[in-house]
Order: sequence, then structure tokens, then C-alpha cells
Amino acid sequence: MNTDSVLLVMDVQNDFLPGGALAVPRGDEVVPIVNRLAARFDNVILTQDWHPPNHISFASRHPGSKPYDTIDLPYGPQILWPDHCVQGSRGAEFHAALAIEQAQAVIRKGYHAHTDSYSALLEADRRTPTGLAGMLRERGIRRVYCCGLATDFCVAWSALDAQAAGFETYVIEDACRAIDTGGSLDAARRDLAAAGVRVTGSDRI
Ligand code: VGL
Ligand code: ZN
Repeated sequence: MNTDSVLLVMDVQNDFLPGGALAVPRGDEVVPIVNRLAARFDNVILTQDWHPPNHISFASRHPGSKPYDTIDLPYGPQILWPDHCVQGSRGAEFHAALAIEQAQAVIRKGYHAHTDSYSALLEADRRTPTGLAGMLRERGIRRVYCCGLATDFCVAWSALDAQAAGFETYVIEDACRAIDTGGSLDAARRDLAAAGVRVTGSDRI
């Protein structure tokens, strides 16, 4: 892929894979696909969900709530999750079979205790930037290709923010897997289409 494109590989971490705390069904299937894809890009950036213990998105810190409930926070509705991707834990490590040594940066996200961050560009308050958009702009990147976990959260929110930030944005659908809770996958597909994000396949890269 051209030097003005980047492959953004989202959250291929133990906790999002079968056996993990917030396992994405068949999430492990993306690993070989993503490894193959990454070999074809000049620029690859990884994201890593990276929460402090007691993160606001953890159901365990809201007595009376359980995982997959939605609560209202100052920045809007928040789905509650099982504790996952705690900083420094094994669950937060990349899957051992992810073989992308050439990745140029790792964007950690969700490290503010009171704010979630699915997107690699903007935290869930929709105000706090992670710095990724600026990094991509400074490096002359014009096209962003998204893959990884999960289609309906990290991947979709990052793709929507990248498109809104002016990058030509693609979701490589067969290189993603979804959590799909409460209609989230259909909603994500609608939002992506409405925003003009292009959906493609790994065989067309
Ligand atoms: C994600 C749920 C909770 C994601 C992160 O990266 O898709 N989903 N934290
Ligand atoms: Zn998370």
C-alpha cells in the first residue's frame, strides 16, 4: 500500500479473544488475516485498550449494575463491560500470534479513569483527542484502513472519527469481528454507511 495509507489494527488483545474477559466471538479468526494484511502496508499502527483498575466502564465499579447494562455518565450513555484490558495485565497484552513487529506506533486508549475510549482518535467524551489524527496528518497520511476488534465499537468509532477528521477511511470487514450487543453491529453498519466510510475486503487490498 502507498506511503500515504495506514493500516490501523485495533485491540487484538488477549481479553478480546476467546477465553478472554470480554471475548469477541471468533475474534481469533482475524489474527492470520491481519498479519497477512499488515505485510502489505508501509505504515501500520496498533491500538491497545489500556484501562486503569476501577475504570468507569467496568460494571464491577457500579454496584447494582451488571455487564452489558447501559448507564448515563456526564458525557452520555456508557455500556458497562466486564473488567478487561487492565494496564499491565496478561489480558491487555497483544495476542501471541499477532506478528506485526514492523508496527510504527501503539496508541493506548481508555487510560483516563473517568472516560472510556473506543475510538483511537477521540475519547468517549467526544472532546479529548488521543493525538492520532495529528500524527497521521503530520506524516502525510491520507487514507486509513481499519481492522481488528471489535467491529461495532473500537473499529466503527475509529473509522467514523477518521472519516470526520478528513481521512479517506475504509473498514476491512473480513478482518474484523463484532461484539454485537443490543443491536450494536447493525447500528454501526448504518452509521458507517451514513458517514461515507467505505467497506472493503482483505482480498481487495
Ligand atoms: C472495546 C468494549 C470495551 C473495543 C473496548 O475496543 O472495541 N469494546 N472496550
Ligand atoms: Zn475497553
